Amino acid sequence: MPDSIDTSDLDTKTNRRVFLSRASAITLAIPGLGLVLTGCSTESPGTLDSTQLRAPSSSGNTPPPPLNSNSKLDSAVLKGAPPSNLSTAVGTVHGASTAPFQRYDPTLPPLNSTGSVQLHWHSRDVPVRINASTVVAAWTFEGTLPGPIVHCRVGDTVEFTLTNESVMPHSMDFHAAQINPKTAFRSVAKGESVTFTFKPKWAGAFMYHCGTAPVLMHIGSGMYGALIVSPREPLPPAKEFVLVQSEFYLADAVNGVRAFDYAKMLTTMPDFVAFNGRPDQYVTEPIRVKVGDRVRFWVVDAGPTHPCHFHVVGEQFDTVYLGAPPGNAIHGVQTWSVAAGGGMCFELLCDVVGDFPFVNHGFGHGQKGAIGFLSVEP
Ligand SMILES: [Cu+2]
Repeated sequence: MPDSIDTSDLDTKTNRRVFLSRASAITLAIPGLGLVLTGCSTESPGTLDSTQLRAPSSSGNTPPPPLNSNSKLDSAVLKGAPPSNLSTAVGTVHGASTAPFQRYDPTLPPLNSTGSVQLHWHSRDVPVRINASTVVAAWTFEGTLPGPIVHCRVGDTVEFTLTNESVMPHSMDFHAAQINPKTAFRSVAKGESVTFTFKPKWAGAFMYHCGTAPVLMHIGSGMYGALIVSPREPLPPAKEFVLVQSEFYLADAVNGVRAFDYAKMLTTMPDFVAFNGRPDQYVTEPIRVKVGDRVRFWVVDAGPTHPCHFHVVGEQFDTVYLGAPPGNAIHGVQTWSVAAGGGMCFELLCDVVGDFPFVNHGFGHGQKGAIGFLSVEP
């Protein structure tokens, strides 16, 4: 375990990473750069593609559609039943098993200055490679897992439209919104859209997710992400990163692709736990900053079930915000738990050069992939 060992004999970052990699019973070696596409294309996860930002199409005088009986609140999770144990009929996506690995860029996207964010997203079923040997049959927002990172400020207007391109009904639940969920978060069938608008009242790291019943299955199959709401008064300058922890409950591969397994989700014993959808991805390719940088981690725990006990080995958080930043700051924190469905903001000053593992200190889950390196370079 990364912080239970004496690292004094591990002189190089390579050795530490090798040790951590070997220490993980299920960590799978990710061969080199050939598979690592460090996300500069317009399809890069974690960045908003401007071609995908369009004005909502049905926010005018169109009467609201009738309530959909498939639309359930989170509390309806026990009522719903999936059509089968597996989330997707695997093997139906041609060429799915050859999906390339793409590192999820954890960088917080910049704010725009317009005071509004227009998002026209699509729910899509796509194969996603989460490591060298695992392709999952994901349900997604915008084809990425997690969905795109959204960044706005308190009081900005978020205009959102979801168009469903999947066979299953889907919906969108923004935790940053105060809105009637029965209408805004309703499910839509294939080819249909839902549009709503909201203004976040509080700063923080907020989860979004599909809320269609059973919610466990829709979150567990990839339909989640982070909306980061910055306060109106800027926080201290920092290198800002977003980490979304989630769990993977997978069936055996069929034609090289693993479906998400609903029965396994109910056991709450995940195969993998990951930051930003790929186990150990930031061990292979760390998050890099310079000595003297302040680092701000916006951590969202998408679950669907387990918390994230966030900790940085060899560092301390000088500030953790218990409420909306900049209020309710506490100082000198070693570990703080982010609840499933929650999000928090962690800050540290990187005044020591080195490679610092950031982990879920619930090590049964850190060991399953919720780990990475923050490399502080001279
Ligand atoms: Cu869904």
